[in-house]
Amino acid sequence: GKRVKGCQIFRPFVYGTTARPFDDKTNPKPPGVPDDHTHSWQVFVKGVDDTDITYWLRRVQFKLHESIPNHVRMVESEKGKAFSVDETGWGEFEITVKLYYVSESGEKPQTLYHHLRLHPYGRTDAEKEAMRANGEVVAWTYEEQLFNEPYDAFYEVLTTG
Ligand code: SLL
Repeated sequence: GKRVKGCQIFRPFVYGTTARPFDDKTNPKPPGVPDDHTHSWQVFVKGVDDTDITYWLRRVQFKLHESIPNHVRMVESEKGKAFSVDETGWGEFEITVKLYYVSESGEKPQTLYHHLRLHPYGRTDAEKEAMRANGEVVAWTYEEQLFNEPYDAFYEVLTTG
């Protein structure tokens, strides 16, 4: 196929983690979760406002800390659904997020890095307090995926999908 010269297409997406401390009332620890685990958390890649991104993103590999059983997780696309992994644990670490694009794109996979946050963080006490009040620690990054001079078949997918 040919590339569409001079054409740049941007698609917004969000990736990151949401964590919650275990707590008998609002987030009880499920049976079988080890005693030393203090939080449940999710790592994800999704469209902004949950818009579908599976027409350009085919699968996502999440590489978690080696202390976690089966720490390399490949998540295939399901139309309209986020790419995500739910886990429990006690510590923060860096997650490697590898994006695999749909085959029409001809694009090589791209790697992102995300630091899992379990504890409230921020520049000010007010920022930390707001996270504590909400009961969730949200660490999300808004990104734009750039497709530079896409192949014409992929251009079709991007603009009609
Ligand atoms: C730390 N550098 O020392 C980090 C490592 C590892 C976190 C954190 C284990 C989960 C499981 C878990 O939470 N590991 O056993 O499934 O803080």
